[in-house]
Amino acid sequence: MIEVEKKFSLATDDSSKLIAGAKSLGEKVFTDIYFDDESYSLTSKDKWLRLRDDNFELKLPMNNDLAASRRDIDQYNELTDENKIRKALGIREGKDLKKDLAAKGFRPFCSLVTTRKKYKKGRFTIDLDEIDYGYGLGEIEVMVESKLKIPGALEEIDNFAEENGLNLTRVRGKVIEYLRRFKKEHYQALVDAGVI
Ligand code: V4E
Repeated sequence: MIEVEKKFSLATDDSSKLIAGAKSLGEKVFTDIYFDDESYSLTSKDKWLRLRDDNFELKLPMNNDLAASRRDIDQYNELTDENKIRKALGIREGKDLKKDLAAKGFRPFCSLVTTRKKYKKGRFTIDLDEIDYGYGLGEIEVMVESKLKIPGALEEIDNFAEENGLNLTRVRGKVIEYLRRFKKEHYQALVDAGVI
């Protein structure tokens, strides 16, 4: 299954209509620590390595024709298996990935605590995230079985958002907004690399 999602701003949009009649799936708090090296060799290629609480995760851009032809599609492959993450990063097998990352020059560049409220409405999953540095954003997600179904799912999300009074113009993700506010050099490097 492929997760198709779009973000919206909680600063400019009112989510009350969206949440009305939705089923609450609870709230959780998690910490993400993102890693890169001094030359931004991961993020400048749109690769996102994080430690979410105790688990490493690596998001890699899906390089396909569909994603290349449409700016509104941000599809990523997500690796959660440490051996696969090591392979993708060219790091030999070992016991302590954090240590091995440090030896390769990968250091934390951002730490975020997210409080996430989850809801289900029809076939849509809704996440409302509040980030500790003072930023709020929401996500509408649907699952599809194949890449062919991604454009249709994006259209469904657009219609669902419109019905609920939301504006899905491209919203900065929580990490990009963090860099824009607090790590200007890193932010500029990503603009220069065409990632943002
Ligand atoms: C994919 C990505 C980043 C990694 C964080 O991904 P995101 O979906 O924002 O985090 P989160 O916590 O909602 O993950 P989930 O729990 O859904 O797995 S940081 C930046 N990107 C891509 C990106 C980009 N290239 N350009 C812009 C303007 N925004 C985002």
